[in-house]
Amino acid sequence: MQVTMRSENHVGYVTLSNPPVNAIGQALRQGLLEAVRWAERDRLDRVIVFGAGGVFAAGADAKEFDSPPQVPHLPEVLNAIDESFVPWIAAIEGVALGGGAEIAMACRMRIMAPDARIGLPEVTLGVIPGAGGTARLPRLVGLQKAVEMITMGKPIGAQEARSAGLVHAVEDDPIEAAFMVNSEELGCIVPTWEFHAPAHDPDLFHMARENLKAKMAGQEAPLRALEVIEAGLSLPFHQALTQERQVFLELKTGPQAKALRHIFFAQRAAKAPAHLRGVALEVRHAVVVGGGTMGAGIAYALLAAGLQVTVLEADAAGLQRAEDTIGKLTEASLRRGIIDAAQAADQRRRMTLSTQYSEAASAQLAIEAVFEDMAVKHEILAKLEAVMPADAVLATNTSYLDVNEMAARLMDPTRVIGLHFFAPAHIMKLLEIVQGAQSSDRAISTGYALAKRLGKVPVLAGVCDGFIGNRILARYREAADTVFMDGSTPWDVDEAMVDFGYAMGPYEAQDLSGLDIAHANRQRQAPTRDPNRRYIPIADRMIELGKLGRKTGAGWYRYPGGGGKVEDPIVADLAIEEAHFAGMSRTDYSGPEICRRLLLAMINEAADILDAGIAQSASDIDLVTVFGYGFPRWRGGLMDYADSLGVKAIVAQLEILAREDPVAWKVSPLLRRCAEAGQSLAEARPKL
Ligand code: T1G
Repeated sequence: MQVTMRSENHVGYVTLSNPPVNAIGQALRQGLLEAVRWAERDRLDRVIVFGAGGVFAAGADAKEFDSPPQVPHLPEVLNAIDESFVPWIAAIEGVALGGGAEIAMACRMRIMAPDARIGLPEVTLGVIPGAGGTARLPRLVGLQKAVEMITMGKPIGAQEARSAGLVHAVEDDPIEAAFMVNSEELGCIVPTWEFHAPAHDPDLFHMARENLKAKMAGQEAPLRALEVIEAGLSLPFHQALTQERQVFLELKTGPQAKALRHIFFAQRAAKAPAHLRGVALEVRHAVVVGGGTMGAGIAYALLAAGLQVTVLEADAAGLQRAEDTIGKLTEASLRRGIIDAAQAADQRRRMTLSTQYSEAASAQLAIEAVFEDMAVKHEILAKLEAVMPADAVLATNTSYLDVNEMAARLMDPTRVIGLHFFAPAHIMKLLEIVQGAQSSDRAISTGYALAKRLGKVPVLAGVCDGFIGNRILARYREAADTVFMDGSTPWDVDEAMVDFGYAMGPYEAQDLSGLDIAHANRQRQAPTRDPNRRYIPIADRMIELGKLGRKTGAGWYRYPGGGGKVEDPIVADLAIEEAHFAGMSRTDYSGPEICRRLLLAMINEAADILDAGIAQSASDIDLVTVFGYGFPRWRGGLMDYADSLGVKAIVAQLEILAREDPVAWKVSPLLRRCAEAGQSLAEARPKL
């Protein structure tokens, strides 16, 4: 039974129970409708509805979205609650999200626990509230707050909900408080649907529309939600619900909702494989070697997750730099209200800074985060192995270097893994867990457990140059430089990718991280570079010109100060010069053509990565591209997007490009196999 009912002294208690988050599926909707009839039949004084397991309800069961809706539909169920002559009170603990919040808003009264959260995050799944949220919320909290909550999809806390008028009270024990509510008081509250809709405000909607076009460019649901809210204001309540439902059903089966659901479930499926569960080492004390930007960010992420952390540096200056950087991250979290003063003090207490490796003797995990020099990493890992417990895990944060080579030099290579964080390490959710040839199950499992503790999205990667994400990035940049050289500019390339949905293009992104990083990798790879593969020298010219990016005031763009960026004709001329030296004529690529080429280059490389078993699945690659490299989430990730184009079409396009350059555009065998078998990339598995 997903809805249980019991009454005591004419008070009804209705429990929502569909673990783990009381997702609202057909059975729960059916149970709720029966509860309305039960309460009226027994002429109860009130019904108190609450969720089992400390959660009210996480919303409609998104797993049902790919099937035809089944009766009873949630709007009808909620109208029955709203219109019932027995008043319902929602006692909210944990979360009341989406349909959960809509159940609560159909109740006469809402009482929240202090740490509970309530909201309508439907747009994050590419849909809009589909059970009255766009009509009830404006009636309860006014237009401004309703538009903000629905179009941004961000839940709010109990006090904010109380201040906004969404809930009547914040109580430690909402069920008890609901029982104590005075019957007369309760009887005076009219059903939500009888509340007057707020007056239309054209300026508010205009500003909201412009804001959404800027902040959520390309995403359909937020703008449609705004339209539905606006149209609903001039419709009778039940007609507003009908209009809302039509738009919800239309979006639910659309490409963006499917893509966002794909990422939602892929992210939750990103867990340690079954055979690795339960073998992880419990990490209470972690050591980070290297207190630079990455090391300090990793150390801060570990501190924020409650671990004891030792930062090892080579000298006092290094320790001071680490302490200053971590201090700044703490200050920023305090300013944003992410932590309070007591938590900041607790984090500081759990941190030690030292130049002595002996401090690592009691740690269960060490992460080296020094600069990308194999000899230095060998030295550090050897010193750690000498002092740390025999079962401690040794991890490297290297972005590119060979984890197997690092492990091979140690007495016990099975304890070595890669833990590839992404800058800023305390914010970016992706964590590539790099499995060395000899990495033990316990080391890998410890990596997964750490990812869960840090709230990261773990993706298992095999050992190769760049693992999953940076290997795809290298192809993305190579394709961009080729397009630039042959017939474009950095700013046109960036614009093409922003139009696709990236927050920024590859050139602006590289100016942020610094052109010297890619340059160092090109130099490292030079001895093994394929002589038949076309090499674009423009980026090397940039280094020669001292244009390293933001940090030197100029890279692909100029940064004259004040935060803006300026296109630099000198940079555009480099392509013209190099084309002249190469004796080639240039073309003029359109935005869509630029985007097509860069995406195909990434898809082709990702297919090779999957084929080689460096990635375990296409959805893992989707997680890497979305959570580590800014691929637009509402496109579902690189491989899900490729599947939306169709593998056969991709192979056909690559074959045409291969006539231009058979080396750069060599079609991945996995793509050919999938095309021939009529298989999607989501179904593809590594060729064992
Ligand atoms: N549908 C189906 N399964 C869900 C689910 C949902 N809405 N929410 C969570 N799960 C599963 C999840 O896949 C995982 O499964 C388990 O629950 C624990 O989730 C009509 C149309 C509630 C804050 O967008 O934000 O209502 O991996 O790992 O970190 O207008 O889940 O264990 O098999 O995330 O504690 C709107 C989505 C739906 C909220 C809990 N609601 N969920 O976080 O656990 S649309 C949402 C969340 C809607 C109405 C519209 C989070 C959480 P498994 P978890 P968590």
